[in-house]
Amino acid sequence: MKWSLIAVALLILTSCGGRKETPKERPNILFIMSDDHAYQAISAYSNHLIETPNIDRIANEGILFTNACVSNSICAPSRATILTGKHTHINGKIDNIMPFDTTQVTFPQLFQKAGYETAMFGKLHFGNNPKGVDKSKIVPDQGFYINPEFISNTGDTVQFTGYATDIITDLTLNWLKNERDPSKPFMMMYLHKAPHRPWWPRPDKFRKFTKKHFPEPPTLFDDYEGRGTAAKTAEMNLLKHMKYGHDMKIRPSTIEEMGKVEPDTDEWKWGFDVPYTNRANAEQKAQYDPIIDSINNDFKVHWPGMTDEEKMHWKYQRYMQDYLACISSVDDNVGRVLDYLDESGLAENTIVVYTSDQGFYLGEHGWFDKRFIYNESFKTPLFIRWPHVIEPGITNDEMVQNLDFAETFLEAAGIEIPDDMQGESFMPLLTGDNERWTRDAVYYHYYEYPAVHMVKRHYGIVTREYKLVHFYYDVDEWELYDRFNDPNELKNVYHDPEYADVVNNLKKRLAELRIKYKDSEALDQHYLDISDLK
Ligand code: SGN
Ligand code: CA
Repeated sequence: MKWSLIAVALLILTSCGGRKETPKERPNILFIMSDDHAYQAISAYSNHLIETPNIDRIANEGILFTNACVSNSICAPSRATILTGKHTHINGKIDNIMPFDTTQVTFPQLFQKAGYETAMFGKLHFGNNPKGVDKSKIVPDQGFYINPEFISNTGDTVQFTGYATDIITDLTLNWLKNERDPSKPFMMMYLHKAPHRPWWPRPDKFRKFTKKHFPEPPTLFDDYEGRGTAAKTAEMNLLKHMKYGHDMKIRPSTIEEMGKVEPDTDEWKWGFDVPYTNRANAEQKAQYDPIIDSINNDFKVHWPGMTDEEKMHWKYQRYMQDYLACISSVDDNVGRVLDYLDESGLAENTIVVYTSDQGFYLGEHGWFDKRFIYNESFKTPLFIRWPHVIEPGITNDEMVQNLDFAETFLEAAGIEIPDDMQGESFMPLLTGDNERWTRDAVYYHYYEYPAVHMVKRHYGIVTREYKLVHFYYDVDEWELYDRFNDPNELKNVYHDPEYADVVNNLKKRLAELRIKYKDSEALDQHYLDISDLK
């Protein structure tokens, strides 16, 4: 049992006086998670792309983590890790395809048992009736931005008219205001679909953001020299792998008119219709169409004469316009919820968490998507606000992981932590008792290959200073990055004699972590054997 940790934390909370007194009642937890929200697109980290004043409030009134990260940078595995507090090789949800074993203990079940009321609205990505959740409305699979369907815990499917980010927030607010039992503390998961591909913004944001121009990352034209095969063979390059219809809002009729512009799969035929033409109603189309017309006219006129370099610039702008417009809606809606917490007085005793299921590439290394252990996808945004416990405006550089959420929340609520959870409660970092935090390295393992985006299987160890990675399956390659001296991760120094000692030391520590977390070559092979991806 990890009761001792809880006891120590409560003791510290009570003994410190001042701000850090024990909360009178058990705290509510509002866990806000968006899907694929890059930390580069939150102004609390940097405002070079967008201002996110509402999300920033959580950081300004709480703690901001600079090295928060995931243990497997892809959607469903990250969510399974958050719910179970276990690495994906233990909870079994190693990729988006493998089924989730619903007999497992998840942290909402423990909250429910402990007398909390629990709810979940938005995107989960596996199963539509999560255990331990009193009330849920979840989009099937990825869900849609426009007029999305939701499956509720009673099994019925309802389609709402409107924009997903607004609707998920309406459901959340309605539950907070009208549906929950005010005599119980709550644990609520408010899970945005946005800003996941295919980046359909709400019409007003779409109009506003298509007029904007965004600065490019210095590595947009990365040629992947100095790294191994995996970076070179991944299929997530803006120029080569973004789709006309699906990603850039080019109508099939435009492509037909122009003649099939260049080798592309047949995706241009459906990529536009599925999320938009077949979903939006006439009134919505009247708002979207003039904006889409203007994008298509620009494409028709300029695209055929463009060099590859110009196409890359054009695609980057289109990508950022839509992606950031989706985030702007998330930020507005987070503001609505924070305002309600303030107005209702709930803010006082509610832990508010903002994070994403993983990070995302916004043109760094020429990429979109995630999956890699490299920074933009490995790291994820994380802010936590907890009045009277967390000192407002603090920053923390420790390597906390999505693996740690379950234990942290359980400890915060004074609920017993199961022995077999593999994370570590980072309560000490929230209460300013940083010496109690001793973990200085995290373990990472990505599996979904061969599959969409073709990011090779790999595992590794990451400390604040270094990252050692082993790519396997159809290659056997190692990479080492010096995180302080090479923050953009452009130079694999694994073979550099100057780093020989670092390599030896980290290889030993990686082997120890594999043992500690019960991962092994035999398990790698097992997952290959049972995988549909071979
Ligand atoms: C879809 C996307 C991919 C994305 C995966 C996984 N393609 O397949 O770009 O990597 O989801 O995303 S799309 O054409 O359907 O948009 S995840 O967040 O669910 O893991
Ligand atoms: Ca995701």
